[in-house]
Amino acid sequence: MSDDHAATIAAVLAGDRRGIARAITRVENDPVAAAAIIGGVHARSGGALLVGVTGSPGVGKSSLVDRMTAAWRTRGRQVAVLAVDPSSPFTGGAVLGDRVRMQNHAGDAGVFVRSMATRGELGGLSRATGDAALVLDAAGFEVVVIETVGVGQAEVEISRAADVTVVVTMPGTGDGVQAIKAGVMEIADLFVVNKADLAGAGRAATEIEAALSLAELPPESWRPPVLQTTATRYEGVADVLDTIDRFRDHGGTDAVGRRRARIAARLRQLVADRAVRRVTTSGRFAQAVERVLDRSVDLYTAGDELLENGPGESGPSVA
Ligand SMILES: Nc1nc2c(ncn2[C@@H]2O[C@H](COP(=O)(O)OP(=O)(O)O)[C@@H](O)[C@H]2O)c(=O)[nH]1
Ligand SMILES: [Mg+2]
Repeated sequence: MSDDHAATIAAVLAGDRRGIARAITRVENDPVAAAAIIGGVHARSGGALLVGVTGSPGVGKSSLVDRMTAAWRTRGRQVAVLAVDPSSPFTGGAVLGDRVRMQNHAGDAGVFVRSMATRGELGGLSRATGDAALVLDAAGFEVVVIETVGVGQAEVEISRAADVTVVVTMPGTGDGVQAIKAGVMEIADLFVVNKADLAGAGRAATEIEAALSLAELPPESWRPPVLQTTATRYEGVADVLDTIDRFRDHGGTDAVGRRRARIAARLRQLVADRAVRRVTTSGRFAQAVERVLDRSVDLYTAGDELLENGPGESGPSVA
């Protein structure tokens, strides 16, 4: 490992803000650097509670996260926030707005805020988000919030990185339930109807509750509560934090199961990516293509041969 990565790792573990920022930039930009940095900090991670916050643009996620952060601070918790926007490039106004909204915490060493935006495909963004969350966890933040815009598969994938997922909606967007896209409904551990100062908040909450009551759950299992907040007035925020704590305490083996599933999903992806890269970049791959083309072997046999006798085992390939 380069001395530079070693210094960055040491800085992360010491909780040094610039080191943390540098580590996140590297894991974002470069999977090779990510492997080195994650390898160096991983053993110190696992203590943070990862909180996913998702919902449609404009429902007040960033405002709510800002108030939740303030409330956690008064409870003595150190909080990191990753604001992830899968739909906009770095220069996007949403991210800029988030920065402005989170400026309340500027100068507080117990708060770290970082925006992440699209770079290439979604898989890359969820990898980078998971790695960045792990860096913040290892750096000693007790709560790591991952805020994502609810625009489809993206937030579902990214919310899989969380221990608890909060789905935020607001009244007046038509039907409270339809405003929450399918898929997002299923990942929620807790619903928040924000902008409860606007008309229709109670009705939106009732509609979500009605939809939830249709789900058949075992008696002991967690039923996602539906809370109301007015982020702009700090109302209902303590209740959100208490409910998150309650969820965590309820979690038990389920929480471990979630983490296990998260690790399995990422490991599967990582192995698949690497296996494909390794096999397809070897000269044996090009040879196999030619052999299928000239009918000396069939596709299935060629595939088996490539996997059973990977380039690592066969020595240097002859192109
Ligand atoms: N009336 C009202 N407006 C709110 C509330 N929370 C946020 N907003 C406003 O809604 C707009 C979008 O908020 P933002 O936090 O950026 O939403 P996000 O896109 O989900 O992150 C901003 O103008 C906020 O000031 C609230 O509780 N009540
Ligand atoms: Mg936002």
